[in-house]
Amino acid sequence: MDRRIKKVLAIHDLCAHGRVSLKAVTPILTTMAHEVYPLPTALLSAHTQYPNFTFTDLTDQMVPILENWKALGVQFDAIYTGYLGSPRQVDIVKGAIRDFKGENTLVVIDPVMGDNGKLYTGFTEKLVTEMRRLIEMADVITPNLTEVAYLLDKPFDAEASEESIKADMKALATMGPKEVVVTGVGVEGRPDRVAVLAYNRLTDTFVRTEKTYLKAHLPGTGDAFAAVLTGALMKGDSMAQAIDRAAQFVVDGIDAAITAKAPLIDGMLMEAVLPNLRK
Ligand code: PXL
Repeated sequence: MDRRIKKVLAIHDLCAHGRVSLKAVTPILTTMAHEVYPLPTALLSAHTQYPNFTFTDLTDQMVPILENWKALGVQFDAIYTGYLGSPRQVDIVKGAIRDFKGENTLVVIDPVMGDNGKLYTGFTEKLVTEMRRLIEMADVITPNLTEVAYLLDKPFDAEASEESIKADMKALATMGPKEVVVTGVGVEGRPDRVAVLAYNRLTDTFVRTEKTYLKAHLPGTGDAFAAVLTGALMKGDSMAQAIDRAAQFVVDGIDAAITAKAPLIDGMLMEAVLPNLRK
């Protein structure tokens, strides 16, 4: 068995207030015993769902940072991308994947664009068209239902059936990714349940997991899900195991925030549930 500590390039913004992006994914991947190389796409005082925040675009820093790592001979076992600071960053991220993807490097692209049928504050259609080009290079993509709709240029349907979501996942797989993972899928006749589906284009098969649906909106849960999924796949988990682990972590983190009566806009109660990842 390969007991080497694996390296993961994590491309995401860094937000101080609110448990999203690098603030969330770095401790998750570190707790899972992977070494994280954070490449911040933007620096924010707070995530964009708070009424106000500062935003510094770091596009111009990204190429010199990547060039430095190349000169130092750094190699990655996985490349995981999330929230981008500008549409221009898609070409930089594509270049990073070209430069750093080895034969066994896993590429996970979370096409972070929006939620509840809307793009996040500051994002435009330009990012959507660029994101369609980025997912071509993915082994795995992890859109939520809003991002599925934007990527396929179709109206958002919060009540979409599992069958229609499966058809959308197959359509997304024709755009390049080998595996498509969709979170937040409603379960017919069970308002208390939520499913995660994964489609593999090479085997033309689906796997799924189901968890308790906690009716609450917490920013950053998609980031946490994608980070645990990436960490689990790096450990050699099957896709079925990885989606189950990631979904359970998110459910536990939301539950911990609700139980502690913590402000939900600050995100899941990461600090309370991180030790679960050591199990
Ligand atoms: O993926 C969630 C996220 C990440 N980064 C920033 C955000 C959000 C969600 O609102 O605002 C800056």
